[in-house]
Amino acid sequence: MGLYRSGSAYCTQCEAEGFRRITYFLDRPDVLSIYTTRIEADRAEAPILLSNGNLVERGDVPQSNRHYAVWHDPFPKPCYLFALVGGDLGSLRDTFTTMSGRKVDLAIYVEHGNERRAAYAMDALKRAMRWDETAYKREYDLDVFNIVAVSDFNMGAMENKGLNIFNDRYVLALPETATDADYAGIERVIAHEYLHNWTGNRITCRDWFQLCLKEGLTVFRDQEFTSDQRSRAIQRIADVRTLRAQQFSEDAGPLAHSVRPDTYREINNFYTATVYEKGAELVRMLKMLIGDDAFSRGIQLYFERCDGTAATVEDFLACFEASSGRDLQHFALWYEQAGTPSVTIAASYDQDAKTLSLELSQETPPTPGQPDKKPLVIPLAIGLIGESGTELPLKAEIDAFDGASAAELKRGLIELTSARRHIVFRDLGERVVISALRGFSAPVQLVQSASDEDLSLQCAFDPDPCVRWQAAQTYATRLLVAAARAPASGRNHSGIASFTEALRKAVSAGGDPAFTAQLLTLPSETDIAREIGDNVDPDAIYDGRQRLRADVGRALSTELLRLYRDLASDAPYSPDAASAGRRALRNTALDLLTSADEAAGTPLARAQFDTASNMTDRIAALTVLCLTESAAREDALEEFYKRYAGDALIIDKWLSLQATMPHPGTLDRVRGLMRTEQFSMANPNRVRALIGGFAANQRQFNAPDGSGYDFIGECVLLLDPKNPHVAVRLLSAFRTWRMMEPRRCRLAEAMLRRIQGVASLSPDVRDIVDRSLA
Ligand code: B3K
Ligand code: ZN
Repeated sequence: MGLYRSGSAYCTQCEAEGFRRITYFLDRPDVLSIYTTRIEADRAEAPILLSNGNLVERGDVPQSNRHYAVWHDPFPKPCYLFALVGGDLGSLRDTFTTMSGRKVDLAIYVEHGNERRAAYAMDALKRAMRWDETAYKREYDLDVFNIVAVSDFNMGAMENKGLNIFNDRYVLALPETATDADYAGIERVIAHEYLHNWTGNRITCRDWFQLCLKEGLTVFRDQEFTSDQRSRAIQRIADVRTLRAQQFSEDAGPLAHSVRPDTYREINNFYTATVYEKGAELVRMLKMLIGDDAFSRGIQLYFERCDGTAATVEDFLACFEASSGRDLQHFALWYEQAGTPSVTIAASYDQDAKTLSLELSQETPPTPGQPDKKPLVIPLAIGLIGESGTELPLKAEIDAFDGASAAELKRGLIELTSARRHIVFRDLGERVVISALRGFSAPVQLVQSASDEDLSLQCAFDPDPCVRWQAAQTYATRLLVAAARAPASGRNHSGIASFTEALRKAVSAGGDPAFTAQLLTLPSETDIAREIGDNVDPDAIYDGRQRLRADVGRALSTELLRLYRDLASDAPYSPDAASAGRRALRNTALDLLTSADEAAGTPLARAQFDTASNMTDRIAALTVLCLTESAAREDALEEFYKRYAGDALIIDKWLSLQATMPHPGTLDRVRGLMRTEQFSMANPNRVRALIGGFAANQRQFNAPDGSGYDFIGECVLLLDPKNPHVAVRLLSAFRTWRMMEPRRCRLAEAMLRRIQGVASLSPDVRDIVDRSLA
């Protein structure tokens, strides 16, 4: 935090409270000032001198080997957006002409020799600038926009006014060094930071309690940008996966907090999935509830009314009340109340009356400090599917008390505003399947007693891609939870057969390869653990999941082998979504084939590893080999290392792959890797790759002898004095400790207590460890 050195450059990180480490200041986001920054340095050591705003003067300091630059930022800003860079860096330059015809000079600064690797980031930046003009009428406001990539950075990037500073992993990419996921990450983070220029910088936060005002809204905007640039359906599924994995897990444990917390001990601990991802979901729900038109008018009003101010969530919502004429007081409860609501749909069909009656109910479990929850406003996008797979018109008993309104039926959007609601749909001559929570219309856990048969039907036919994908996930989750809960009670062979059959049909039907890849990816071990909720045994979860993966691979082997052959391509690599989707499906096929038949899959993976023309395919093959305990695995790891040693971002992939290997022996391997010259405890990317990779390894972190807990706990204590932010990130792996079976639970608690007992803890680690144990 503050001014620091990364490699050969000086740089800054001031959000949230770093500026006070540079100079005395009223370091609060509501203190807006105009900055003029004069930087002076040795000319040879730091030929590049950058700060916020426009360059107004530069020159040599007489009778010395020093030079200076003066930057002026005409926009009032809080000090957390201040930035300064000085160093010897190369750059990639371009220009952008704004919608009103102003020319903006763009530059991305990188270490000398890396200029070529910044081309995709530059392309993403120009697309984000254009998109904000067309989608939100927002124009860039300075003469220059600079990005600096540094290799020591705690987070992804930082939106300092006119001078974004980035972790180099979100800037540098070439086909032979970066995967499709890396390209997508660069596009997303570049857009996110750029989009902050209006949501965060021009309009900032009155205090840190309002963090979601800029972060939730900007995540929503970057999700929409990606949806427009790539595939909306795939983006939504990816966002839902992240929300569930990160935010639902946070909500289910001791660190649960509301989107706008009302208390904090250390603000840096609140840059969380709840503030970011759930914060984005609230904006999405708001848009759904008031409709697209009122949302556009509301956001334009927000830009006009609040420009140049430090605003609150209330200021934001007031704009949408004005544009829609709707009272949003009840909706605002979403910002205050923590926890993931569950929504239950109980349905009964009356053949004689031709009616379907739905009993909808909601409940939010208690979270720390909030024992009693109130009902929320929940938008439930819904449709009815007939037996032949066709969408049926929604007709309901509109006059009945609490029935659905004509407007709700027309939009297919039911609003659940109280604890229960009863709706009767009429004129249904056939049994129907309920397609609920379309587009994942609210951040809730849906509880629905659909039969396996209904799920198969939905998986094949539902017009809503989110529901189709969810049907496959729900079906798989049922089998996986049962397998993990009672591993000894034998396998549900008929259930497995009908599940794999449903997948086989979906795969045979063709369609978007990216979607099919999502359909074939089983819920993660963390998802399954959360579903089980208590007395969790990660080994049983892992075994059950491996066996189901093998079942899918076996049942679909013909189709998967065909896909693997058909999707091979000689075309030069392109990071676009369609090509990435084909690679994703092909690599998913390879993975499933190998889990079904290691002897047949290993040579395929080995051949792909040898001949791959891009990093996506090479690392996918290596990942598959890493799941086998074969000599081929060790050979490939060794060759990969020899080929890329010295390229830190690529070596991070190698470190993290080894840290996530599920087999016993992984911890020793990780300890060994920590002693090699590739690793440094002082670099956040290396720590995240190796130690963070291990902390995410559900099986080995949760090893029954407590060795994983001890290792991560020791790393937390080692890192804390130098870098509490990274220490906290590792510590958060313990957030699920209470769900574990009693033995693991005791071991995790013992480690947490040991950490708690250390007197010199940073406020950051102290806050998390206290809350984890409360
Ligand atoms: N605003 C920064 C995050 C700052 C984190 C401070 N501990 C990046 C972003 O969300 O765009
Ligand atoms: Zn942000």
